[in-house]
Amino acid sequence: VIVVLIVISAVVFGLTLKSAFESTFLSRCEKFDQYDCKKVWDAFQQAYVNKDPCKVPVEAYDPLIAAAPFKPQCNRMMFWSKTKDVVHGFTEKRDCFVTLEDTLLGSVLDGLTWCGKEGSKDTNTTGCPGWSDCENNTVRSFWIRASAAFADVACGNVTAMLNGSINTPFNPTSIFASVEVPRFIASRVKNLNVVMVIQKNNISNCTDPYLKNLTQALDKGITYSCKDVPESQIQECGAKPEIACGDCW
Ligand code: C8R
Repeated sequence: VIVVLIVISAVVFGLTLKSAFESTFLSRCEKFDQYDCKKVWDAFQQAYVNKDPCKVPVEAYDPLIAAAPFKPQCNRMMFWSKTKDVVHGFTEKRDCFVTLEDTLLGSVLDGLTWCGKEGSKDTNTTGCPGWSDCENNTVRSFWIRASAAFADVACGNVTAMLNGSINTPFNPTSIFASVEVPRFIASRVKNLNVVMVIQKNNISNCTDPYLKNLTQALDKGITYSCKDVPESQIQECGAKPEIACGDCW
């Protein structure tokens, strides 16, 4: 009798217990008002559950984007490539810019790995394909879809932080170059301001010939500017709220 009871309670417990992944998802989601997190979770899951994790196209996340749409925040939107830590180190301290990680979907899924499996309704967090293992993988398709939706609502003066310590600060294979820049449209976006993050041993700056590809990719009518800014200056502005956002660089 005891064994049967244990088995029954284990089954019931197993059915009602949320996975650690789902708990993380929901608790991060609940920090945002105005959203029905259970609905967002369901829309999220349908994108990849019961699917081969290498066969999740970008469009699989369309219902998720529809369930948690991005709101335009003109003149405050911040994009980045290979500068995640500097950008978020700054945005965590100062309310000057909005990145994808400041939105519901970006913050809920930042740093997480997830995938499904054919014939299963589970969400796995291990054994998932890596970023370049296959093109249509669960995680990569999400970031491409979310970045596209975020760039679609970009408006006014847009800022992008690029990395002056690498050879190709504007890399054609990056999400910034391949997904976001092509979606900035002149009727919405006035100017793209590149902040080139300069460290001691920088190898690139605003004169980098690769940036020609960026200016050429911009919709005609969007103006472009670029400023070399030492990383220490960005950090200092993060630490000093008395410096106005517009005076940081
Ligand atoms: N964006 C893309 N990728 C993101 C992301 C995000 O907001 N947030 C996280 N955590 N990631 P990179 P990139 C993860 O190569 O390709 C948006 C993804 O798992 O330095 O140019 C954002 O709006 C992915 O592996 O930059 C930003 O403007 C890496 O971080 C660009 O796209 C991508 O980091 C950045 O994409």
